[in-house]
Amino acid sequence: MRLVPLPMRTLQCGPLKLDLSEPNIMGILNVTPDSFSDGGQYLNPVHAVEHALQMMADGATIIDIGGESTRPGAAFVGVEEEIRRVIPVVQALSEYEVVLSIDSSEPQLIREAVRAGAHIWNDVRGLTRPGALQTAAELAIPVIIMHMRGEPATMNDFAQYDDVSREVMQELQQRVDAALSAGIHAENIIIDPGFGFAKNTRQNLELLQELYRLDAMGYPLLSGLSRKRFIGEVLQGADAQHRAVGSVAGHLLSIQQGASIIRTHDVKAMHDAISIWRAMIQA
Ligand code: 9MG
Repeated sequence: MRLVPLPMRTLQCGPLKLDLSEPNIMGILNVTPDSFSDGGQYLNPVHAVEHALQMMADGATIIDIGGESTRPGAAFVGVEEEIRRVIPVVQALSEYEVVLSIDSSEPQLIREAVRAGAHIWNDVRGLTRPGALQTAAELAIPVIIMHMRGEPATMNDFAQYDDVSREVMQELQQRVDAALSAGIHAENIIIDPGFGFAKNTRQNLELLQELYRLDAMGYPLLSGLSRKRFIGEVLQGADAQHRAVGSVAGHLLSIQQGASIIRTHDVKAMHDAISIWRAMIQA
């Protein structure tokens, strides 16, 4: 494993700027009935906004709002329903000075969300849906391009790799090349290995250990392993509510290898961990 300092980099998010030379915490806000860890808790927009404000107070600089669960076996949600869940929350949070990212693969939702005040497109499908690349290029917003194979319902069938880091890098590079060819600016691209998406426990751990190889691709790197199943498997079957410490450990290992955005449910714990880790390495 290699330790890398974060390069001096900023990400322009509409009128807001993110300093990526420091780790940024992206707080997860699922406005869904069926997400694996917090499904149903924030379907009511009032509760969703309260939770977002708490995450901001705890140290989140980005709030990632999603209206469709991407866990295997989750119910299909049409774009109209995604819009109905997500847009009121974006409108309410756009009053605050916080970067808003939208977890969706639907270009129509992203256009409406950007009109309502959202800044970043977080796409677990890596801009593969029809019209996605063109929409991202036209909107000229930052995009998170995540690695996955297949769809959430089928992805586990594709968890076969000879060298997981190399193959994830190659497949991410193909999506990055498609994005650049479509006119998306390099400074708007963030890459993400997609922990838990088409990877088994051993492959997730290998990928985590070799995240520095992805960092060498030259784009800001997001790590999202919050409360995922492989953390529970390492912890002898711990359920989602008992995976926070394991997730923080993995996220610190990610930061040490170059990740500048950490996507997490446990903002306060992550923020404390970064503070103590920073004090320790600077002592
Ligand atoms: C929506 N979502 C769930 N897991 C994720 C991950 O690891 N990365 C990103 N970008 N989004 C995710």
